[in-house]
Amino acid sequence: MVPSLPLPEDPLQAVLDVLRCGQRFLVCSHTRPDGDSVGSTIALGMLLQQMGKRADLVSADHIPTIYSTLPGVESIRTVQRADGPFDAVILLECDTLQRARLHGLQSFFQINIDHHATGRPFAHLNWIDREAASAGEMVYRLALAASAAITPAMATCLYTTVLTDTGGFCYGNTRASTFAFAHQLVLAGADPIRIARDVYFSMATSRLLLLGAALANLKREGRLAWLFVTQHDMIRSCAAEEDCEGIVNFALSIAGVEAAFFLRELADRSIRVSLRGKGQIDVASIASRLGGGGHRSAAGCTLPGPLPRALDEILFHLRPLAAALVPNRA
Ligand SMILES: [Mn+2]
Repeated sequence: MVPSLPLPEDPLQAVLDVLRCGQRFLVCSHTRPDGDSVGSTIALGMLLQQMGKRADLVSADHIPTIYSTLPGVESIRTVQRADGPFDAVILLECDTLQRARLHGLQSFFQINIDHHATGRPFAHLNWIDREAASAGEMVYRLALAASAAITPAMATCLYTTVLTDTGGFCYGNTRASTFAFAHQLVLAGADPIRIARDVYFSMATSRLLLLGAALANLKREGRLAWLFVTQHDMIRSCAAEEDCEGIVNFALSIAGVEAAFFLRELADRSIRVSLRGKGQIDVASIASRLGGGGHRSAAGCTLPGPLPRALDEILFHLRPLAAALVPNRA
């Protein structure tokens, strides 16, 4: 790993300086892209274009269908390698270089823009703001600092980042400043109704079939709840990976439950874990102990199978945290 520079006093300005000096940039985010990674990638690409730069937008994984209506989404190419004479590569909300799963990134100057609690200064230039509701909010501040115009297309992408990363303005990262940000985006041309329809009311049938399978496996234990799907459930529902997005929230939505998790058996039999909390339990602390990461109330990790073993491991870490909570007043 290349030693990183000391954290600059004004990282936003430091990032802007690099963008101003260079000509061609690679912009990428993490694998299994979500609304924030897709929206912030496109918006940053548009900002660079306004600055007269060339931006190559790439992703190691395909863009989930619910984000296929975002303006400019066709400019993201699915590739496995960073290829080109880039002046810098910009990684959005990655906690390591590996999170982007692109070969060849290490040979470029790297800029890390992240808002996760588990964000780490792995790059040459690191701008980590744990107060930002989404990586898109950081791109927005970069655009303002660059005196760029926030076009309706940019506003649409940025609104999607904040809508999805706050779970529709419900999660713990929702602040007064989040609504101020959303307000600015609506003024700049984002249509909140159309975006909500595209994100929340455009589900594939396979997703609901998979949800049914997951709900059939729902378990509740005091302040904890969990559900899971096997490879068999995935195949029977004709489900894609993106159909698993958000299923964990159904377990979290139970009254009195403080933390929930969703286990998904992958094709190689390892287990993908999504953890969610309502604020009292720091699920990121568990995820990072198990090799993953995320936010206090939304985190994830991957464990070796089989499924019952992974379930035991998560419960081993979660049960003491649930037991330490003050008893339910209900
Ligand atoms: Mn994010």
